[in-house]
Amino acid sequence: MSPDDTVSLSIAEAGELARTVLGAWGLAPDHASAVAETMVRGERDGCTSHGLYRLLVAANSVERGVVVPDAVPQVSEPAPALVRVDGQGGFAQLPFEQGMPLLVEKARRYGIAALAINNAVHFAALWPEVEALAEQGLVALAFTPSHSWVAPEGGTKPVFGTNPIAFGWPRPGKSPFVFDFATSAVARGEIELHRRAGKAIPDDWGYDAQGNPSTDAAAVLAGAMRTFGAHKGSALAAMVELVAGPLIGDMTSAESMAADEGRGGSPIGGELILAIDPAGFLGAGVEEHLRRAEAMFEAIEGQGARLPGTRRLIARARSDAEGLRIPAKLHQDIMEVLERGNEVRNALGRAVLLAGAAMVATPSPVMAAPAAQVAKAESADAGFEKISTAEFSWRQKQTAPCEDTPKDAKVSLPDLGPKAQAERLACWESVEKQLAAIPQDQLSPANKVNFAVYKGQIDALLASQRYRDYEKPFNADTSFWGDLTEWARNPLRNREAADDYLVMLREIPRYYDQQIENMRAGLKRGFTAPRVTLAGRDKGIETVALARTAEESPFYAPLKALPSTIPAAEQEKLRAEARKLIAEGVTPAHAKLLGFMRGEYEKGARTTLAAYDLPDGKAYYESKIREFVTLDKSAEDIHQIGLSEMARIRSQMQDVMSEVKFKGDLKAFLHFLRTDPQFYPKTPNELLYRAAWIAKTFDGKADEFFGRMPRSRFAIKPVPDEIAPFYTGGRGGPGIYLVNTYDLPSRPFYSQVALTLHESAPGHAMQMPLAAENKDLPDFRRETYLSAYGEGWALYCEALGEDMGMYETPYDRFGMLSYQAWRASRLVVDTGIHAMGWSREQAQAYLRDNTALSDHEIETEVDRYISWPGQALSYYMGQLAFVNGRKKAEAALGAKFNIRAFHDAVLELGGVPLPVLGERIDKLIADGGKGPYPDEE
Ligand code: NDP
Ligand code: PYC
Repeated sequence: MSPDDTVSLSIAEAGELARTVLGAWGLAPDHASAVAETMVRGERDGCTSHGLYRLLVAANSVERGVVVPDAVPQVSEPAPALVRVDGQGGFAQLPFEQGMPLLVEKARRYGIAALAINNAVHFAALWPEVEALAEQGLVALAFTPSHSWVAPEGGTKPVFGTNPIAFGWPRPGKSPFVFDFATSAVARGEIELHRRAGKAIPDDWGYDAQGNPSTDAAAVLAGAMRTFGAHKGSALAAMVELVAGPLIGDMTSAESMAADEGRGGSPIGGELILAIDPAGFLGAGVEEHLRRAEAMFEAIEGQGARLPGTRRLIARARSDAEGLRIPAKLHQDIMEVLERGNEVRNALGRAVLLAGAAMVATPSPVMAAPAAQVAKAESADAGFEKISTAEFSWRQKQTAPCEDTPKDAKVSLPDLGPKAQAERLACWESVEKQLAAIPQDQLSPANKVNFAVYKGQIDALLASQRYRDYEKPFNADTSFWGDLTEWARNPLRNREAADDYLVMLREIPRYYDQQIENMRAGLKRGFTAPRVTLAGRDKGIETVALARTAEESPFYAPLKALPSTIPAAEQEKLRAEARKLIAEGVTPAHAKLLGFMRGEYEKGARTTLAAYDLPDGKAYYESKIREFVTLDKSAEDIHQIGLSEMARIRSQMQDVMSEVKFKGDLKAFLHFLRTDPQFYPKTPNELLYRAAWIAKTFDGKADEFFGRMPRSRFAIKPVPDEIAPFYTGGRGGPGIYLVNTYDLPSRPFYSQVALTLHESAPGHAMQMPLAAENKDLPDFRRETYLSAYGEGWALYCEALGEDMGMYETPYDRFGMLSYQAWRASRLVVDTGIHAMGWSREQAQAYLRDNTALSDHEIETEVDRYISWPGQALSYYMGQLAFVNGRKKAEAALGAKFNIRAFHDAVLELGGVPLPVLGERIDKLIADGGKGPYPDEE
């Protein structure tokens, strides 16, 4: 205890104390954690009337049987834009936590939505709720009645509750504008605190029981409080009674008081929360109008007045820096309440309480996995593994098949509706919180790395879910319909796979309808692919929609060659079923999607290019940089790196031009490369066979550079016709290297060595299987793909071709340099388009002047960057991490540097954020250059 009779607590200690007290009083863990969080937030922000003092109030409500400590809230949707959470008699915090994601989702979908919390016990400040909503970009209002303690203006007998009103307004780049006050002269809690401190209150706060104004806190508590602002507060108090009482089918303050039956517990009843998405009215103009609002805030502050909420934020900053101080007397009372809670619990018997807790711990299937609590006694490793394993196995059911899905995976088409989206958000938010509670310093070395990788994944998932990327479910390169037609190319290996495939076909109409609804929501708020990138992108949909018979549909292809392990009669049944599903469901679903794309989407898609022009665009682009680069770098920094790398590569290009004795400038050399027939194949096979030759040449050199190789082999095939026109030059992954043979005059030989090293081995078709085959890694590292690492590695492999002697002619080497320039120029172009106002033509011109890419490639590339913000940054930024890491290891290890050990060490990781890669290289240096598989070096 300090001399000024206060007790110091860190914020974490206060949380722990609050959870312990609430747990001692039998609150189920999820309730205890939600309630504790609200109280600690109150204390931290200097709202002492609704801070830790409320532990005494909460314990009192439990003791008096007013609250159900292990209630299981029930979430329902009475109408499209309405959410109701029946608190089942428990505290209101958990119902809010469970209703909020759906509220947010609906507000974004419909522009406005409301959440009614019914049948719950209310003891808290409302600002944490509106603040949380405003932090998600929504305007929020909250109201709740309480117990009838307050007299209407002109009377002295209680009718109203203290009935608070809270309001939150999002401010880009700043804390939201938030106010929250009782419509009574002051919160009742404040009078309670005066009573506890033996202090007088102002005489306009209330009347004694005889109706006389009083400065005696106890007398006013026993009499009637007054509304603030005379008749105005009185009218607002009445409004709160109505909108958070009868309107939502719940109690008025007088009814709540009657229901209390003199027990003296906290108010029971309802709360109404409204959430409005500014984009509902404003579409893409949100930022402009939010900026206008800032002028008003400036006018307030400009004259020395303060905004509501400022005091709170100052208190918050102080608490974060210095921790909390609570009156020693309050601390003592809390400890006594804790002790009494333990006594009561022991008297009741553990079994009763645990039975209650077990009920609460049976949440919806989606939440069941991630909501697993980290038990106190559990080690940090066990806690982390439990969270990540449960979430990852759940996560795998949340995505449809895509190009990275292992070909033998069991897949399904996820629910994309608002409730499922809200559940995803809630799940990842819950995981984020649980991860924050893991003491990272207690993790094993392996789990420290796993934690960093996993946390990066959750951060990216959460950001993407918060920005509702699912409302823009395709880009110029990849689409949900393309992923499915691609999946339909896989052979069906057995009966189970065939059955699963038919289930997928059956689900396509529902899945496409949900995609269309989500895209409509995106259209409404200006969150679409840029219109200029859409032309011709619906070709893949058309191919399926216009199939004249089911047999002609690409979705029938795998049925044509079923494995002989399925008896012939069964095969026929499967085919008949598939034909029916395709004719009645799959083809019409594609026709509907095509109609939507051509009739609605293309017309309504935005005409701007930049990510900055999307809602909350600057922050959105920053989140994409974080996702794809895994570093906290600004668009400006990346742009500059791009420019300086381009200058370096350009001088190497100049060297090659001198070597081949070219007379002319770079532009002329590029023209020569683009137009001279000697550099171009005449038939698809010429290109395919050359790719095979290059891949085999690498095989002959591989063991000089790599210790461990994957078991998996890969095939070389042409890119399928219907996607080839918009596809990149090639693409590789586990088991496959696709070579684009469309438009042969745009597929120069001089690019082929670099392309093959990148897409096949040692690039994607080697790195990804190595990760998948590494049984020491948790599934979430073996079965996911991280662009900065994966693309960085593949690009590093192109440059590694120099060391391996893969570039036989100066033109091949120039092709490699051009590929390097192409990826370095992405740093310039992607940031140029999305953050610096570059036009499509400007971006195309930059690529034309600085790389040897053909005109066709330049067009598809630029459209890809425009429609997929940030993704193109991952390649070169990733490569830099490998190149710089290798330079560092070579310099530190000198003669001990072993390239095989270096490659084994970085490939052993299997896809990690770039800072983790750097740490692995540091460890290699610390280990004297010894890699993970010394026997294979
Ligand atoms: P206050 O009168 O202390 O203040 C409320 C609001 O006014 C805050 O947003 C505050 O900002 C702002 N404010 C105060 N002074 C100024 C100023 N000079 N200039 C600008 N803004 C100012 O609140 P109450 O006593 O009425 O309520 C306290 C809490 O009690 C609220 O959080 C409320 O939700 C809670 N409550 C809960 C009830 C329930 O049933 N759940 C019932 C009644 C109250 P700042 O915080 O920055 O000072
Ligand atoms: O302080 O008036 C108040 C109050 C009532 C319910 C919760 N807080």
